[in-house]
Amino acid sequence: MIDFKHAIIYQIWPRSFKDSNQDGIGDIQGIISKLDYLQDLGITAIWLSPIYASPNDDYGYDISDYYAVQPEYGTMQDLDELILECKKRNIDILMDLVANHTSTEHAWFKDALHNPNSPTRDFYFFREGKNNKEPNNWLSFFGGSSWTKESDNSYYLTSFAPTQADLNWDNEQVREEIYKIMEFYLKKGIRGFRMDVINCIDKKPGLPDKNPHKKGYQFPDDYLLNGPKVHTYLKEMHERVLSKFDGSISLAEGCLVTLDDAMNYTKPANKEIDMCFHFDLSMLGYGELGKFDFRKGYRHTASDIKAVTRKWQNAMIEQNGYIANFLSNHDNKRHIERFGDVKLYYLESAKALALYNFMLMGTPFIYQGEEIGMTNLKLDYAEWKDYEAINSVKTLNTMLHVPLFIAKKIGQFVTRDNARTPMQWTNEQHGGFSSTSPWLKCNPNTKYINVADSQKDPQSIYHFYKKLITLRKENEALVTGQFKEYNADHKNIICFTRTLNDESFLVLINLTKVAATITLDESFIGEEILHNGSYKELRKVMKLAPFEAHLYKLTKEEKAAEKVALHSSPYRT
Ligand code: TEU
Ligand code: CA
Repeated sequence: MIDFKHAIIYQIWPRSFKDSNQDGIGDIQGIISKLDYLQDLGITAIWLSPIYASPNDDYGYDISDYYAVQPEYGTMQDLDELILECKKRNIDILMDLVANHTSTEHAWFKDALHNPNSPTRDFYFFREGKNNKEPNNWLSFFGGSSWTKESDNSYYLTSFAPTQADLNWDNEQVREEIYKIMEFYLKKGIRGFRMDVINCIDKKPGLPDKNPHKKGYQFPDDYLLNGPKVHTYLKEMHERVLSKFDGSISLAEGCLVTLDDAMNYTKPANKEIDMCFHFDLSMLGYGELGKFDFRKGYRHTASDIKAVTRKWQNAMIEQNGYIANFLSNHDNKRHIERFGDVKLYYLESAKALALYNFMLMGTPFIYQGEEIGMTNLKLDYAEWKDYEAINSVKTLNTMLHVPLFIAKKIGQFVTRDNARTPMQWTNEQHGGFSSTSPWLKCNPNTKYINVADSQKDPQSIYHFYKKLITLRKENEALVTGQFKEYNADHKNIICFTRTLNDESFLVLINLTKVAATITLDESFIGEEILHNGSYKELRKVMKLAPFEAHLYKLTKEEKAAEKVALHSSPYRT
């Protein structure tokens, strides 16, 4: 059984991965049909985004029945078959546990609505309004108030979409129900869970206004995020469920998680969670209110990336916590355009960023399609599917008085739909995803960006990912070796080593679209293991082209001395 540190995890967003019954919607049988592809890629686990029954207001993150599979995706038998077929290929499954909220279509919520005395009424946050307004001034993640009206003066808390009602984790029965759901799937043989916004489950008691002196809705950040009882509940969850399943893996999606909280969630002594996503990299260029806050112009620098890297890598060393690293996911536009350059340095930057992500301390994640360099797709407003984008554009316009055509441009630029276009398997019209027009348009560039063509091209992004996966599997130093940064203040190039005992690798990447020269802090000697362009001998002064990236295996000092002697020896062969 591969532990969470040695895992290489592939995120599948099922609606867009592979359609097996030609209804234009991805499904579980489609995933099963691609397991040989995933096994050949070399990944060791799948993070399966939600496949539970859902009205699809948030495409599965609004669950109406935790014990049923979304009919569009298949049946519980299909899920059992997926688990079995994954086991045959030594691929683990992490399912998505969405426990901060349920859909308002869930039976618990419907009972609570129809019967104010129902025991499930306290599963949620029903509160009276205040002065003919919502119970407090909290801004929801998806724009607008965090409250949805039940009747004339009664509201319920909905921190995301109005049909995603927050669960009251202070209610022990809620926790019992969540633990039952977890056990149900763990007993089926899944390995564990990615836990959706799990750091939001402890709301500030009394649900007070945030910054009441300020006008308009206010994002509740520390009133909603990383409350002290998150640790209490995670410890209880670990003790009651996860500890009972040998080798279970738990991953917290800590949206806007702080460094200390992430470290405290994941340090082994705390017996809470194995690993945690942070969002400092994925939020670069976004304003403080998230991806629709355009005030930073969606710009960042290589120094910003280096600062985020330094912060989290050093924290893992100092605090013994553990993070998972990703470049793309289903919640953000695809990363080559954001952190690389799709126009001038598409191949180089895709590979450079992949090398960066795979060489960090922490478990690397691959989001479906990133391994073949899939890119973003400009969609017309009428084609948009993502509630977050549709509602945030309205909020920008109505609340912040941003002209609608500008708000729509921002939405088009950042919408999560960018990352949700169908997986591109072949150069056919719908990318081999389906034989019928899919639920969301397939990127026309599937003509030349697709799995089939990538597999045939030894220089493709796909084969570069396969090399990275193999390197991590074959070199313990790349998994548990210590991170050490050099030339921290260089504006373009990131330089760090990964060292375990006497094995050491040096990573050298130009994170910018301009050529740069670096005089390395140390005189390293080593052999090139991997590059994204052409071989370059490791020297004290290195001149790197835009997005040029190299990985070297360093030679031990005494061997280096020998080598230098040999080089200068007249007997050199
Ligand atoms: O995302 C919550 C979250 O962290 C994102 O909304 C993120 O803050 C934002 O996109 C900025 O990057 C999780 C799921 O991943 C997302 O798909 C759901 O919509 C959301 O929770 C509600 O369940
Ligand atoms: Ca289908």
